[in-house]
Amino acid sequence: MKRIAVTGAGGQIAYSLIFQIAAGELLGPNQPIALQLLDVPQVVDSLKGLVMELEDCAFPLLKEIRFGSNPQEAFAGADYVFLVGAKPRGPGMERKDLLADNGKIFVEQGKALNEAASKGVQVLVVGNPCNTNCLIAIHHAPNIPAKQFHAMTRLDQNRAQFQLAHKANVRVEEVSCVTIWGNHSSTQVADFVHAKIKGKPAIDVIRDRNWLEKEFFPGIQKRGSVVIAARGKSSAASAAHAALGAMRSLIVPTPAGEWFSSGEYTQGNPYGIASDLVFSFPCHPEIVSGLKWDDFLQEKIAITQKELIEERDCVALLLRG
Ligand code: NAX
Repeated sequence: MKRIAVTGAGGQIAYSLIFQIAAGELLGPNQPIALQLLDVPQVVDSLKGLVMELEDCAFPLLKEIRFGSNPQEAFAGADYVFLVGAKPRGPGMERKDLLADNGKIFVEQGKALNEAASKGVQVLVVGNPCNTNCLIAIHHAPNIPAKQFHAMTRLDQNRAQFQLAHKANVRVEEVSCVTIWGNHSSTQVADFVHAKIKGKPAIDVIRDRNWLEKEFFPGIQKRGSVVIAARGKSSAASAAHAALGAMRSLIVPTPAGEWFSSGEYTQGNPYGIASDLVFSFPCHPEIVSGLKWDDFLQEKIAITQKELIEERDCVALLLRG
């Protein structure tokens, strides 16, 4: 049996994610699973309703469901952990406003993971600001290798993949090697230089550098805010779908020559990014080396790196053990 923990279980992303996991979409149709759900005490009662709905689905693979507000119990023996729980960004709110509020959660949860999770646990941080929250959790889980922690930039990757496919008038699956560099924030770098369309460089297929730099690039940076403005809430189903895909990429091999984007701990990274950050790279699932940045990418990557260093400075107190 594999144990899968989800925090923020009473929230909108979890409401989509948990049912996909229970249906076997993470670990396949032959793997029995236990779900271990965590939320804050005020929300735990409402999880009873969620559990009833899970029961009412009669999922054949779902053998056990636990829920509560104790992180150590939620992470006990967990093989896969989705750290979704955090306060979402509302209209007009910048990510940095969230740092102080949400960072503390990841101190407590990093410690609980360290004590209770399976040693081979894979942890995906979704709750924002996810890169820096992930960094905080890494600092408080010294017994779990940092390479088992990941921050989610898969939704940004999926958004970029769709927009490139749409512009080139090809199927989404014909777009590959889409990299998001840096922070999951409005400084993120959606790399159209190394993206491929039908195996060819996207820049040779979409011969419109102006559109790539002036519309596509900022459009991906701002997409989260545009979705909030349109629906009054942050992305939910698309985020759940991305979380599932991000974790699956750690389990199911990615085809040779392709890669996915994920926020990874920067110690020893092959791109000279400052150490002790969580920065999104091309991954397979180890960081893919050797991509050369042109002047445009170089400039934008410097900006997102600077933002991550500033975020780390803001939470310096929370990083201490
Ligand atoms: P909701 O507000 O619907 O749900 C969040 C849930 O987390 C609530 O039930 C809340 O009680 C719970 N929670 C708060 N503190 C907790 C704690 N200490 N332990 C356990 N649970 C706790 O938010 P939702 O829309 O589900 O979004 C969750 C997080 O994902 C937010 O931080 C949001 O900003 C982030 N997102 C990250 C994305 C990414 O690409 N990395 C994209 C989507 C989303 O914006």
